Amino acid sequence: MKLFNFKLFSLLLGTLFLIAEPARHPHLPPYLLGRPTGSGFLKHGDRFVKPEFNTVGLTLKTVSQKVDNFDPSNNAVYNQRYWYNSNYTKNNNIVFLMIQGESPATETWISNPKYQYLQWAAHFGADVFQLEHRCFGQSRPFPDTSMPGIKVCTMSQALADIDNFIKQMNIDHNFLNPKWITFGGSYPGTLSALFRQEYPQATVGAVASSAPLDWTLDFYEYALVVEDVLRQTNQDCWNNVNLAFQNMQQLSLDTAGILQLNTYFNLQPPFVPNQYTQHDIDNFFANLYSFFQGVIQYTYDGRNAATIGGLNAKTLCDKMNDPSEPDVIVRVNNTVNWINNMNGDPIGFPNSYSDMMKVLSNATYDDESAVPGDIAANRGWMWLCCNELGALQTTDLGRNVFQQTVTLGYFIDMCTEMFGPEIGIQYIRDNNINTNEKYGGSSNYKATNVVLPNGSYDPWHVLGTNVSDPINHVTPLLIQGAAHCSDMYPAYDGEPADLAHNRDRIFKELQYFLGQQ
Ligand SMILES: *[C@@H]1O[C@H](CO)[C@@H](O)[C@H](O)[C@H]1NC(C)=O
Ligand SMILES: *[C@@H]1O[C@H](CO)[C@@H](O)[C@H](O)[C@H]1NC(C)=O
Ligand SMILES: *[C@@H]1O[C@H](CO)[C@@H](O)[C@H](O)[C@H]1NC(C)=O
Ligand SMILES: *[C@@H]1O[C@H](CO)[C@@H](O)[C@H](O)[C@H]1NC(C)=O
Ligand SMILES: CC(=O)N[C@H]1CO[C@H](CO)[C@@H](O)[C@@H]1O
Repeated sequence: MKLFNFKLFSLLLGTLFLIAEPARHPHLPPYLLGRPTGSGFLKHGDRFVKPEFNTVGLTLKTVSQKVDNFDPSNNAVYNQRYWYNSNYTKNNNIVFLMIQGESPATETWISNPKYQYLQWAAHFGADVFQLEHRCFGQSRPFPDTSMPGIKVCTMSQALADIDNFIKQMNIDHNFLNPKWITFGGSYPGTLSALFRQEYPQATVGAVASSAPLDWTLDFYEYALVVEDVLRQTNQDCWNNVNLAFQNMQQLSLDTAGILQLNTYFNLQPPFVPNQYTQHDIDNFFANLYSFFQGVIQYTYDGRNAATIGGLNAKTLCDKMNDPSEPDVIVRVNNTVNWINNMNGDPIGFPNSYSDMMKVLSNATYDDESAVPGDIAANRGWMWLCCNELGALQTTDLGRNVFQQTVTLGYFIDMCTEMFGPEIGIQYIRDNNINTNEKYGGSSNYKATNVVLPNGSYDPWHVLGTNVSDPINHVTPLLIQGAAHCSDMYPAYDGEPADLAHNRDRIFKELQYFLGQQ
């Protein structure tokens, strides 16, 4: 297969699309709990692949699903959206399913032939489906995401939806002894892995990319990986980030310092003396941390024009080590500007906790935005985290490069403010424990025929499993120097060297799952 020349393509189109499509809401940080606020973990890529779309062979339909899969007395149903791509089929009953997660589904992942799993679909002659996750995009069990309706937006319900979906497609498409394989990355990677564990009869195998299985409540380990990557990139870089955060934390302690922060950054809005709250200060640091998180989470991925064009740990470190700028805090401001620019985001630094909470507390699905449900997806993701996943990305790890700036209490307060007094620390903690007990976490993961690729630079990898079970073909792969879901994107010149051979291992497992080896 001819390799797509991404360098050239991004040169030609990258800048154009970066400018044309602002990604984040002006009141939201670039990332919320690791999720890009403008697009989710996986949707990124739209911006530069759109001109390539070919919708021949593509259909968008809905399937009827129970609003509550576990309440036999409740017969309410909703329409769940799915896409079908018949482009590659050889009518051999091999069926691939891309599981979508915490974002509206779009044509991107079902029709960009450069994505790995679609290249494999072409190889195996598979029928391909993509299923939108309940409570995201236009798959809506209730007309909005208010309480208590949002309580049906859970992982268990989503897994049951997938099972029903597969049964329904087997009937609609007359598949005979079908060989389904599920794919998913990040949270949908978790779904792909758990679906193999909970519903083994429905599929013959799964690929679960960067799939967290230990859904930790206080996910401070994320920061550990980020600081390791900074250190490995360049020790000076670690020193400079450390110094900048130390200085900024110091400034945040009194009004004079806060006024100085106003002069360093293009804060929107600036802090107002005697009016800013502790939440505003926490929010400032959480947002700042999220700028760094986002770069490391996708560093060196072939995800989009920005990551291929240099939005990575190395350039970040060049900014933080800039010898022409003596003040490390100004370097942070320059880093923020560079990230906004690379992402095509609005310039400046969102700095109002209450503005952000207004967006996140709004339970109305946004139908007017370019991708309906895109803004609401931020609330949906926060619900998944507040309700059962946790993954609250604090800097509660003692001495660390980001200092003691992002606390668990900040996120817990957000959860309570968004979803009501019931959703407090005890509820969140207990539900999180129940989730891990229910599904076993990473050490008790029990399934057959699953590949679990995971990148050593991906802060999420620490929640993945390393339990390999060769007899049952449970195969964790740790890809050196790669980040989040890097195995799913198209290969590009200069990508981390360990990727190619790991993609090959995934391919060999697929052959095995399909009885072709
Ligand atoms: C169908 O396959 C062709 C050839 O690989 C590709 O160019 C096209 O984009 C594909 N379309 C869809 C909808 O997958
Ligand atoms: C910080 O960045 C903004 C652009 O967002 C710029 O206007 C401002 O001058 C910068 N501040 C400093 C101190 O360099
Ligand atoms: C809530 O979101 C909807 C859909 O985006 C919007 O029309 C409405 O104005 C928002 N409400 C408030 C109070 O911001
Ligand atoms: C898996 O991870 C655990 C905890 O980090 C470690 O103790 C164990 O040695 C690892 N096992 C393998 C096979 O790498
Ligand atoms: C599935 C997988 O490859 N897991 C790896 C993710 O990261 C952990 C921690 O570094 C490794 O031990 C696993 O092997």
